[in-house]
Amino acid sequence: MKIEVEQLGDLNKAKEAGHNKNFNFLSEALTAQNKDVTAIVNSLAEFQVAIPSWALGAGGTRFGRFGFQGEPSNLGQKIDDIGMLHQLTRTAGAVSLHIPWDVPEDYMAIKELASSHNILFDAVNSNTFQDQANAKHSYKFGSLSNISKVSRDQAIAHNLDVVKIGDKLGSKSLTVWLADGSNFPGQSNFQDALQHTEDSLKEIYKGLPEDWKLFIEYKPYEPNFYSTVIQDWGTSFMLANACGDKAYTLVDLGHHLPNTNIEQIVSTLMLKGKLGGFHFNDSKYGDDDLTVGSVKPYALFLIFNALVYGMENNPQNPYPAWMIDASHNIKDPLEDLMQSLEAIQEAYAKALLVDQTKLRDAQANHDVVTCQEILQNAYRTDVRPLLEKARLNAGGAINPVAAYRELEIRKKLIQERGANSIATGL
Ligand code: PSV
Ligand code: MN
Ligand code: MN
Repeated sequence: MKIEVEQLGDLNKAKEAGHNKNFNFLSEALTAQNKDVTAIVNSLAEFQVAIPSWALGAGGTRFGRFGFQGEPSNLGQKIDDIGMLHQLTRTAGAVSLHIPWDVPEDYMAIKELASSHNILFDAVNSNTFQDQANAKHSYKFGSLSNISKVSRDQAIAHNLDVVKIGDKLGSKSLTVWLADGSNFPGQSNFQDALQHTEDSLKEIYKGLPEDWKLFIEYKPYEPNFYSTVIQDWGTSFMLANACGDKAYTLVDLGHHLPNTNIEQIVSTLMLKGKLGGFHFNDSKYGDDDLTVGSVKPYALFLIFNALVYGMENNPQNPYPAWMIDASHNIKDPLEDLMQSLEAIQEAYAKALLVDQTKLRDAQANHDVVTCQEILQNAYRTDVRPLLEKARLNAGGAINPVAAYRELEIRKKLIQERGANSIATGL
């Protein structure tokens, strides 16, 4: 499924007058506030978010899965879908693979396909939360933390295999998310589990190529409901420090207990130079994996405010790896991803509008009211014309969801792939 440049051009033409009117109005208002509109638009164009290879089909819950027709049934088709997303949004310039769900059969062909869509290979993700076919040892009672050395060794070897696969594709980082933990009090010795995890991660770290990074993801609960070995940012941070300079904490928005101050976590990690990666989603209760910005857009803005501050003031922190980690249970996954990308860009644009100097001054004067005014003035600005401009400049769609619908892309995917085509993954 390929969108012709002319088709997109025609769709944009119909929306261009409205876009220009809104953009000029906003641009004038922002310029009057001494904002550099061109610089903001350029920053938005540069901001690229990886799409996980497991997010292109309909997800599900333990109660059922309602498939979405025309899903990609192999890695090539998944990359085609991301290419289409990128063509419309110009924000999805990378893919993050989950191994062994998406091991390429022909590396050269997959690399060529990705580069034909201008898609890079971002972090690779290992999977030690499921027993693979023909696996000798089980992860039922943990992987890197398992009391049994053979299971730990198998999990270490798998992670090193994933690094090899990623290396062949040009990835530069490995993300480790562990399901390890316990379901009942007394089931596991906390200290042993943590020590084993640290030792196993150090083994993986030793096998990383020189220019690679290790991202350690945390999550408070699920699938284990009594304890999780890497339960919070502090545990991840401690493990990253134990591994070395190339190991970092990865923040997934849904992996916090309700009302956790995530922006403060972000600030702390960036101050210490240890925020490596970021998974975007939204939630009401836990790891709900909902569309980014659909429930708590103001919290997302505050998090972006901390990220922008860190990117400007913390040279000790590398540029973070961005990824969407959401699940699409009832919406068309491609439309859902476009909505997520839009929400991310919106929060980023609003954070770029925050006058950091004035905020500093207001903080120094203990002028709490002005501090809030500065943040909320930025948040209340309708920045969507800036996003449209960034997309338009880069050859994308003024309105990606509308373009997707007007071009009847899902209908065409169903015609190409069939109604029963099912994507693999979470
Ligand atoms: C499970 O919670 C999870 O959603 C983690 O966020 C990982 O990043 C992802 O699965 C892929 O392993
Ligand atoms: Mn995640
Ligand atoms: Mn998750």
